[in-house]
Amino acid sequence: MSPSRTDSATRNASPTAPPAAERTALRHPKDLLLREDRLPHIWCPTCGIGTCVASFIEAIAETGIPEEKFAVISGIGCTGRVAGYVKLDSFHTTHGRAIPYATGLHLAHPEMKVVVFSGDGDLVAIGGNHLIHAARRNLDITIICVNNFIYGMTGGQLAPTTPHTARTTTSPKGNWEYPFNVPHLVASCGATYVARWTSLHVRRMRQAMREAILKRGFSLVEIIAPCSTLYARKNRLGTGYDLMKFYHDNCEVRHGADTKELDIEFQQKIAVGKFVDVEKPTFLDRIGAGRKK
Ligand SMILES: Cc1ncc(C[n+]2csc(CCOP(=O)(O)OP(=O)(O)O)c2C)c(N)n1
Ligand code: SF4
Ligand SMILES: [Mg+2]
Repeated sequence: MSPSRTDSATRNASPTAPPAAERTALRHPKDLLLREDRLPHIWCPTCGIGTCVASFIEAIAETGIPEEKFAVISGIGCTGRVAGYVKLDSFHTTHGRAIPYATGLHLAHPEMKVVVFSGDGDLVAIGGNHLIHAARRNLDITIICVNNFIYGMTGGQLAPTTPHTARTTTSPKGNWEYPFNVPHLVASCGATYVARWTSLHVRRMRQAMREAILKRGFSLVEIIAPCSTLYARKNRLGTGYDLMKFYHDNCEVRHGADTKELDIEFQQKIAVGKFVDVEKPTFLDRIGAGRKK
């Protein structure tokens, strides 16, 4: 008979470690949905991604849906690592292709709650085509887009979300392109739930994630989060803490705002809130195989 988890934990424990039962009691509640064997994570100190993951884990618990009903899919990037850290069915897919994987999984297993957790570059640059078509079809999936305004993992290059005039490693004199307004992009394609918060707004972010997961239809939560190492440094914005202070002083809650008015300008006010929450038949409803509530 193979040894039980407690047996092996006891066997491997150091002589000074507390007994296994005590260690279990001391576990942080979020550890239950984290793959502890993968820790420490790769993210820089004061990066905003970790806060998004913490809120996501709480949101999952709040939905009351059993964990085995969730699947998390990420593309490539710093945010793309999320799929590897959550103790759920998860896929770390190719760059920009998280939504096609999610689409296949959703169509094969409509009873699953499929969540795509990825970066702005993955979802809006290389994966932009998949994003707009998933919204257009009203696939019953949830997208969590961590927008740090750049390609973080590959060195801080310009992304289609970089604010006008912001400096990046590939726009050292400032970005002259106009960025995508992510909520407006997906809302205009037919998304049924769209919200934006920042990694400062942990409770609002958690609530939005919960609502998005429970929404029947295409839902997207954009989270503005600091890349303290690359975006902040290049633009002399200070540390992740300074960016959080900036969000604190400059975010305006504008529930129900017209998504056309949600452009983000460099270091200007950021509109946050829930902008879209509508009912509409999903892709599977339209072909007569919709999930019954
Ligand atoms: C097909 C392909 N093209 C380019 C890359 C290089 N690449 C990896 S991650 C990435 C951008 C990631 O940016 P984002 O999705 O915003 O994630 P972040 O690191 O900022 O969280 C790029 C361009 C790749 N891995 N595969
Ligand atoms: S490079 Fe930026 S986005 Fe990536 S882990 Fe570091 S702070 Fe976070
Ligand atoms: Mg990014």
